[in-house]
Amino acid sequence: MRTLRLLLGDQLSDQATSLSDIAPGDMVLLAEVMEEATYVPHHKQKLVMVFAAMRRFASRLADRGVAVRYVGLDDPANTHSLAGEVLRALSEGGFDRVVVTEPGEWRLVRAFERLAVQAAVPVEVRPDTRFICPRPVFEAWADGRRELRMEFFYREMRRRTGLLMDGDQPVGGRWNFDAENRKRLPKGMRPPKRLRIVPGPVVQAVVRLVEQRFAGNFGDLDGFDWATSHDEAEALLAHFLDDILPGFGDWQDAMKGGEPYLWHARISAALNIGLLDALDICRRAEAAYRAGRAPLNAVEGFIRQILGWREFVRGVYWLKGEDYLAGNALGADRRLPWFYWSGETEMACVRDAVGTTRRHAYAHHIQRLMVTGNLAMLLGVHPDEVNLWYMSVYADAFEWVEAPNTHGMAIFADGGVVGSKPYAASGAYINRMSDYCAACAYDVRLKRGEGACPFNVLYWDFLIRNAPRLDANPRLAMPYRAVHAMRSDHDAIREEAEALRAALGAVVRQPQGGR
Ligand code: DLZ
Ligand code: SF4
Repeated sequence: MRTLRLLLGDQLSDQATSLSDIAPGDMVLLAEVMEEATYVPHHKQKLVMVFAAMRRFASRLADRGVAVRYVGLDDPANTHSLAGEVLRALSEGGFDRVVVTEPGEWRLVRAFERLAVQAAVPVEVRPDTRFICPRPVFEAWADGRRELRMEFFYREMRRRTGLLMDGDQPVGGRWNFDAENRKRLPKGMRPPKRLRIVPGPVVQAVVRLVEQRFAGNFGDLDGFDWATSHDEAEALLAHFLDDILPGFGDWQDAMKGGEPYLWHARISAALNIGLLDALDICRRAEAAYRAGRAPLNAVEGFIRQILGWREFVRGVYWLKGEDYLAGNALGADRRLPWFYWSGETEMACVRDAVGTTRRHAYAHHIQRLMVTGNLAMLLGVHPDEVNLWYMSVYADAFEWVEAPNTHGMAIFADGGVVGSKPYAASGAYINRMSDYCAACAYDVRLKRGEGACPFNVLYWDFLIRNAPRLDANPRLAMPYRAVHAMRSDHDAIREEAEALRAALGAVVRQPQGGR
């Protein structure tokens, strides 16, 4: 039995199930293909990271004596699809079956189903065991529940893994220490210095390739310092656990102009492409707490992101099926303003979030949720445009994780599958959690009129406009009391918001197909 083992660009792990029973005579296929490089217009750094990590992982396998078939983007025979490359390898003969680990999005699930029909040998798709919660376990947990709530799932996962547990009780007597994790940065407080990963020859070669072939894509390449090997990812993780984790909890939701990383781990991209292991990360964070090197609010908050949130969104993505992204619960119908790409806006918070995104293919969760996501939702931007942007611009974006986070959590287009309420906020929230407003052309204290922070009037307009859908939500009872108390202002607010939407370029979208 000679097996062709297809390994995707986000499956670069020795634990990949497609490699588990590798035998002499087998071959591992990795292929750089235009179909994957263009299904969304990826940030240049994301392209470099994926291609460089694929090349380095292929070398690592080859060094260990594994036969590798590596198809480069510039290979003249390249068919430019993953299925095409499998068929081409099969046509060159000698394989009895194809094995692949399940991909991270429905588009490729369907492509591999078609491949199985076309191929002359069996195509076996195996579960992706790099996640802590197997899909059947999530499905069983979700079965019969009226609502899927991360917090309850997370507790199950704590019990299942024993992470941060004292017997059957949560360490510290509480499951969740989030109430302690919403601090503003004290004035003058400097975030820790970050480890910089110096690009080696493989990265440099791929940078040249991407500059040449994807010159028009979004993003700078100058500051590229993503991990593209297991050793680099390990260095990033160790640096985080040793030097940064202790402050992660307190300032998890804080934002500061010109500071993209603050106390965030910046390991999501390496984790999502297979260079790190989720359970190992959680266990090592727990060990830091048990050894007294990091406080519980930091460690619990960090573990919850991986063991709770990350596993939960992945479960939701597969559970809800491929129609999940077709939902548009709030009837959003606007274009994404151009400044999401150019960064040219007077809104200091948005300018910083987009600038960081362009320079680093990264922004942290509060920038994504409460600045760019919140604004897109308040403006009523169509979910297809918002999803396309998030999928494109972040190095860690793969559909299983992007879709529930953006479509569900950030813009509530799923009507409440992921979150129990829309995360809509006025400028007051951004002002409380950042130093942006002091340096902004707009005045966050002005609710309306010339020079007022756009988030303010858009926030009230959002609530008024969506009252038929959201008024009955108990978690929005407080803001809706205020909405009802200002009934005489509703028309003026709606008019002003509409003018603002037009001025910002959030114009009504012409109907078009999906992505
Ligand atoms: C993101 C990406 C890119 C840019 N290029 C490739 C590629 O050329 N070959 C490949 O195997 N994988 C690539 N990937 C990752 C895939 O798009 C990813 O596996 C799917 O989106 C499923 O998560
Ligand atoms: Fe953002 Fe409004 Fe603050 Fe300006 S005033 S930084 S637009 S929240």
